[in-house]
Amino acid sequence: MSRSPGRKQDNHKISRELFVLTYGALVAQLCKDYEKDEDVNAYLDRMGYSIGIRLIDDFLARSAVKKCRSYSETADMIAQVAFKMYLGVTPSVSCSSAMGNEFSLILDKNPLVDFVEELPAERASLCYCNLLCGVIRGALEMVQLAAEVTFLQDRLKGDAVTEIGITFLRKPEDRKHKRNK
Ligand code: MYR
Repeated sequence: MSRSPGRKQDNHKISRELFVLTYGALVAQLCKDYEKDEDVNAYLDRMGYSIGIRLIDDFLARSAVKKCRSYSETADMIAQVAFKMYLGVTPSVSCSSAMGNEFSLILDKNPLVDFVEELPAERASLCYCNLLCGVIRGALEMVQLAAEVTFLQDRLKGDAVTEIGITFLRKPEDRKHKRNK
């Protein structure tokens, strides 16, 4: 039986939409369970962390990338390889510190909010996509890169762009990395 060429792409679109809708349902449920936005944000971050520490193996296996030589390379890899692979978008990257350890990922398009118009007024401090921060933090920790990851701007909150800040916490030379490729 022959398959129409668009079928695989359609299936991808459907699973991505299902994922995005499921994520929305998760956030909605957490908002019912927790009164404070900070508690929802912390829950999403923890959940993302648990995903990130597992996702890194899949990422390294599928991408076959080499060990990065600088924080700048790592930030580019997250944006150009990991985001592209898992979310189908490529954020732009900028370094925001003279020390070279703080980076911003700017998302023109954020697929996780495809079905979200705006945050309700009473949820003004909610970081709707905070799961992503935990995923990045968890994945980096598994390759011996301690980092703080937070949303710095969010279009859902009326900001002009969505910006994720990554601050690497150690000096690159202190990195004890199991991978030697
Ligand atoms: C290395 O130097 O060992 C490679 C470092 C690779 C870090 C990759 C981190 C992946 C983060 C996944 C984010 C997914 C967001 C959707």
